[in-house]
Amino acid sequence: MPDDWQHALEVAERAALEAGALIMEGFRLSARVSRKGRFDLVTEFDLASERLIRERIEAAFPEHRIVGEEGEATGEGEMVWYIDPIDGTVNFAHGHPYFGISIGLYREAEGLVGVVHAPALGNTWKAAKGAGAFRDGHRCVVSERSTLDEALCTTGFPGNVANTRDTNEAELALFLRHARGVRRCGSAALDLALVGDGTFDVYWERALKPWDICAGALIVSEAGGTLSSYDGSPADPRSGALVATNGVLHESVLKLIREARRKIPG
Ligand code: 2AM
Ligand code: CA
Repeated sequence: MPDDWQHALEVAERAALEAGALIMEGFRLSARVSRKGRFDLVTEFDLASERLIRERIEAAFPEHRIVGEEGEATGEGEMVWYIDPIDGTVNFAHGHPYFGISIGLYREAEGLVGVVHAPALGNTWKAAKGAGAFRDGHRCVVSERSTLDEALCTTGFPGNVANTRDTNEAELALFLRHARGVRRCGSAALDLALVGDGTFDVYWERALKPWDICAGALIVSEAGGTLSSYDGSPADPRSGALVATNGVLHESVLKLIREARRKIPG
């Protein structure tokens, strides 16, 4: 691995751990919540976490671009950091421990570094291109489960679910029927990290933002998993749509998604 990526990984991990300690000061206490919409919350801790992570990255890599959920994008150039200061803000605001900090470094569609830190769970996943994926310092790999009826799947629903026909309900109905279980836990970044360590076997979701999935996507691919878009073409996590599996299940998953999407009302 080039030294740059090792250094970038260290900076990202340190920033994620620091931000994790910061947001835990507000977990299950009365964090002030502003509402952007029904599901779109932002707390003072989202803002403080993003400020801290931006400062750490800017200090180490002033020449890189930074795109975060809560602030204006800064910087120019082909190296882009995607930051989600709290992925799973609804969970955080309700005292549910399934939320994390997600930090990814990309060059165009190529993932270079990814860190997902879940402070309330006490887990940190990380990956750098060509260097494998790790959970809490130990190498992790995707699962070997080879049939859908033994697969634990995870997904999420679009933020504008009341105003779109493409709600993910058709996909959910089919996976509920064919898989061992389907979960909807509320953080895309954690969902992907948990595909990377073999907990989940399958993930699909669309209508996300790059900061939700860029870090997790690299963790899945470095853990030996397969990523694609919904139609099977090469994944570009910056598009906000992703199918991620342990690889063995990928074709069956794409087939089920195709079948489900034929039922979406036009
Ligand atoms: P967030 O908590 O950072 O907002 C849950 O399925 C996933 O959807 C989470 O990763 C959540 O990220 C994301 N999410 C929630 N509302 C969203 C919106 N309006 N647009 C895009 N992603 C959203
Ligand atoms: Ca967020």
